Amino acid sequence: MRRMLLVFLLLSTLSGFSQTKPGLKLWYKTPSGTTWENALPIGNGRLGAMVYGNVEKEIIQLNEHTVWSGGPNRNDNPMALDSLARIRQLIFAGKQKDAEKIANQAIITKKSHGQMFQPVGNLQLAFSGHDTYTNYHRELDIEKAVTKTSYTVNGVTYTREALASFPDRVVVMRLTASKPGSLSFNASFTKPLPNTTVQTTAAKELTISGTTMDHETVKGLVKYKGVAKIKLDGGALTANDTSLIIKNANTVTIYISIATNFNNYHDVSGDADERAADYLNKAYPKSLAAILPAHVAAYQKYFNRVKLDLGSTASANLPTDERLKQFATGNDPQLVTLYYQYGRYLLISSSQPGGQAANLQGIWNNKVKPPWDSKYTININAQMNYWPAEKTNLSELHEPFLQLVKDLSVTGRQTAKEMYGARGWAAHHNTDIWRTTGAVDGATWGIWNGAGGWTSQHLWEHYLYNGDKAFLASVYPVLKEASTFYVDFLIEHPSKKWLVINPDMSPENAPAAHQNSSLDAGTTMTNQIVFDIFSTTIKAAEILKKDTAFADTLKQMRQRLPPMQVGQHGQLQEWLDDIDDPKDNHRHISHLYGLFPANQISPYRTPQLYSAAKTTLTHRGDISTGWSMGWKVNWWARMLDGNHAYKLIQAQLSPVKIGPRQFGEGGGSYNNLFDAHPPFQIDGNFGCTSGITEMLMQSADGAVHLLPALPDVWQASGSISGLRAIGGFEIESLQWKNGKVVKAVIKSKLGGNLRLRVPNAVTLAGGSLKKASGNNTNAFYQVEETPAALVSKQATITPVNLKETLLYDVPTQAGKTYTLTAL
Ligand code: FUC
Repeated sequence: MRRMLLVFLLLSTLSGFSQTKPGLKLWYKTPSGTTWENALPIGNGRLGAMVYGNVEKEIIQLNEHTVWSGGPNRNDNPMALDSLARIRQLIFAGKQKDAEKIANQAIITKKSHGQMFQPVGNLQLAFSGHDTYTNYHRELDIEKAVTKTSYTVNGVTYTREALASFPDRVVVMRLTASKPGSLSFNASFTKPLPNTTVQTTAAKELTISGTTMDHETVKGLVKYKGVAKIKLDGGALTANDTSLIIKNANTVTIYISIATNFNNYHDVSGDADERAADYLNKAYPKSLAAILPAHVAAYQKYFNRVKLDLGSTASANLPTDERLKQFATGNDPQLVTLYYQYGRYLLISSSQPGGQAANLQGIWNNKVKPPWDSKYTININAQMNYWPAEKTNLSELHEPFLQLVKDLSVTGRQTAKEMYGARGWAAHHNTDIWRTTGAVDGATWGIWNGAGGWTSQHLWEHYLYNGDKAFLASVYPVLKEASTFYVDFLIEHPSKKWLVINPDMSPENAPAAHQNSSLDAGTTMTNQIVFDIFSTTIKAAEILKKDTAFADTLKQMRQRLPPMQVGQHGQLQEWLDDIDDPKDNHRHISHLYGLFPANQISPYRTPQLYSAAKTTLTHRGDISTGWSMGWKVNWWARMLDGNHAYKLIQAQLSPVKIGPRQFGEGGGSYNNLFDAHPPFQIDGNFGCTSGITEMLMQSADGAVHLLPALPDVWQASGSISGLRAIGGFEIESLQWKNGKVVKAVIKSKLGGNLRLRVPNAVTLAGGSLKKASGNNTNAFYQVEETPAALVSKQATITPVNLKETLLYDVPTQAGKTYTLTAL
């Protein structure tokens, strides 16, 4: 027996990892050097750190979620109200450029265009004599949320482990060496921000403190404090003015605590020093051996809920950067699993209940002036960050974004009133930690006011997944007031007589037919958003048994919204007029909001619109910015075309082109698998994780649909467990072979009819299975009927050719589990 064990161990060692399942690790044979996008992210929702794993000069780049420039402020433009009538008139008259001139003056803010998410600093560890090393390895284990770096110098093996502890609220790094007394280095902070002081204290703590920057006339008011404190086993610790000097230690543990005075978007009266000291003093007495298991348990509470297996090949044994280079042309399904779970890792690490929502870069930014201020773009990007939250079983992590929406519903009230003379609340295409809701950047981007309607859908989505009526009641005012703004702001189109939003735009796109101006009235995306928020408010009012008269108003007005239109090229029209250019490859395909994340275009219910959406997707092409490709994975999954969705995953899981590039040239991934717009933007990571889920399971269109868009490359076999569907169903496990469901175990948390769409016949253990008939009686699965499309006479509609599926009804009871197996 012992001999057999020995033989087994020897064989597994010789064959590397291939005998075992590859773990969920990003790993590399080289340090990050000076490239931030090589470094590995850790975070606990509040603190973010990028660990470079450099040998001679280790860098731990640090962020705290509330370190933003500026302070409480508003950025409405009060001139808007007086100019509104004129702007509307010009847009209706087709004089977009004239309207744009006025809008740039009267609607676009004269104040802040949004504040910046800023870095705290780098903790640098300088080792002398480590210039030549061997056996280098660094990794991020996303099953544990821990990074590790190891290398050998002069026969001594050095190891560093780092984590951002969830329960202990500090970043910790432990350094060890295989020979006692080998650890000698200097620790210091860099100061990226002006107005920053670095010093050491009598207690030999290294501190960094300051106030964030003024920006666009808004005074910087966030006070931050970072403290690094060192615990030694053996050796000596001394301090000079600005650094700590460690000599001949056996083990060193560094505790990093950071805090600010930020309480909420209108209150910065907290005490940064006291908070930082409090976190540090609680964590410092604990060893890493004590901190680690508590951290791992807190992390795995979320992470372990979903497991994915798409198979594995020898490529899984390669370093991550090499896998990335080979992915598009090779066969490495496990990299998709790693990338999928990395999206969940990043959400857990950047978005924790009670914290700030993940911004454009999650919680990881090293630049004083980051691209787009690393804030919240709410015409797509911030919403995309939260697409995986509910369906990948991270519902609690949706909370920071839901709180952001609730905050906007307060600040946006003044915007609605002052700028547009409307009740309710409104927000434009950007916001920041101060919850500004004015129009920013310029008329090509900022005039859009669909954010209230779209972001509010997240509150409804949270309800649909969880069925918590008390939650719905608590957020109902947000939904109602988002609708109220549109009730007041919709205006009759002079010739078409529909109710439209004016001024309006289809985010960031500017049709040549309108003198390359973005301004318009009644764009398709806005019509879809208003349709959705009205429908949601009507349903919520019914569930909560209130506001019948208001709901009637919404029903009346909803009927008068423009229907979707299929234009002359067979495309879904982006604008009210049939002016789409089939050669337009703009990254925003906003009018496909109706296909995803909304559910107004369906292969089963709206074949004409489905065909038009497909034509539009084809016209726009595949290669685009990272987030745009992430959105496309979701769209092709909703088109039930797994192979096309997979093509986009291949494009996204390719190394981003290094060197100069044109704006709009394709995205991809960095070595650390961060999404490249480029530059780094985290939305593409989250978009792809959502999209991969949508390829395996969907629940928006009246049924739980298993394996709706399985690409050929994943057909042979695979499994996923832990996904959530709306109406409180949890797909405890789903296994497939040859594209067919072998077994699915579904838990019903809320009861009600489970309508199941599957590619092959299945049976129900312990019961008989009924073919579905009539409407789904499950209230969470009531799909709003999409008004009939208007179709251009010139349009060619490609008939829908769908794979056959079977539809069953399973009456369920709350708390019970249902097992389905292939016939
Ligand atoms: C929108 C996009 C850009 C970028 C920015 C943060 O403006 O059009 O591509 O993602 O947000």
